[in-house]
Amino acid sequence: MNIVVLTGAGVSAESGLGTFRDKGGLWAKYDPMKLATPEAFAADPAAVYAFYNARRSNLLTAAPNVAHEALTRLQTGLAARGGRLSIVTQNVDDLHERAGSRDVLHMHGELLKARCLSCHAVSEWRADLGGTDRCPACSAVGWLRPHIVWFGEMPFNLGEIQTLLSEADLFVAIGTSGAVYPAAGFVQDARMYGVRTREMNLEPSDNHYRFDESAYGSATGIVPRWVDGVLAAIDARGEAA
Ligand code: BV8
Repeated sequence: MNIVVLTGAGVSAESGLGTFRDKGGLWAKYDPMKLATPEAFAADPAAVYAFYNARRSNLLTAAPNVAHEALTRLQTGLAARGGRLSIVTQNVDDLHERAGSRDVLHMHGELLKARCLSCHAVSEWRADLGGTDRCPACSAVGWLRPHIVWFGEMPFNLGEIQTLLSEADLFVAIGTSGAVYPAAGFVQDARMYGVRTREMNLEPSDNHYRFDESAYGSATGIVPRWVDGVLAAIDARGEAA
């Protein structure tokens, strides 16, 4: 059985990382158009560096939660049964990886990486990032930006994601408001490929009506239960995943 999971900020919410569009979320406090666009970075790099530095230091004190761990269990469980779980995430944190998940596709980039605008190298970056930092690859000073996909920029791995969707038996969106494209359009792509779709979220998302099935509640409450059910159903059928 091949499953593609798309995660959003809701899967990391119970790890203490802010979501974007919930009450009190990041975009309630900050204007995304003033912080998460290339124009914003060009106009006021210090403000954009500070925004991501605050989130990076918050991430370094956070830990994966049982929803991240359940998805790792599903990934290893499906592989052991001849199936596959592909994790595509809109999140820029590394909590899926720290929970043990592999080959995670970060379509909106990664908070713990910096990209050089001079040599284009992407480097691990866990400290504060600013306009006087030196690129570890080419030593250029002042050319590093957060390795984040901002509004108006092309997300990463879109071709690979479409291939994974076309090969899936099930597409599951977890902890996302369905507000940002092209990620929010993946459910329509999956349906076009004839793939069953499921939404799991705290509340119905903007595109909840496009899903075949849904479950609502906190990610730490509903994801582990769902994973146990998927693996048990495969074993009950007694067939390879
Ligand atoms: C692009 C930066 C060209 C990183 C982000 C149509 C087609 C294509 C593009 C567009 C289009 N229409 C409009 C656009 C432009 C734009 C867009 O979508 N705008 C929106 C606002 C209308 N898209 C873009 O600019 C994208 N690039 O289009 O390039 C192109 C065109 C065609 C095809 C390809 C390319 C770039 C988008 C990426 C922008 N970068 N962030 C950062 O700062 O982190 S977006 C930002 O929103 C985050 O990355 C985040 O991941 C993303 C999505 O948010 P969610 O993860 O869903 O988080 P949110 O808070 O919204 O929701 C959380 C959910 O969790 C809620 O529903 C809540 O109920 C739930 N929840 C809360 N707690 C829990 C929970 N669930 C379970 N348990 C809990 N405990």
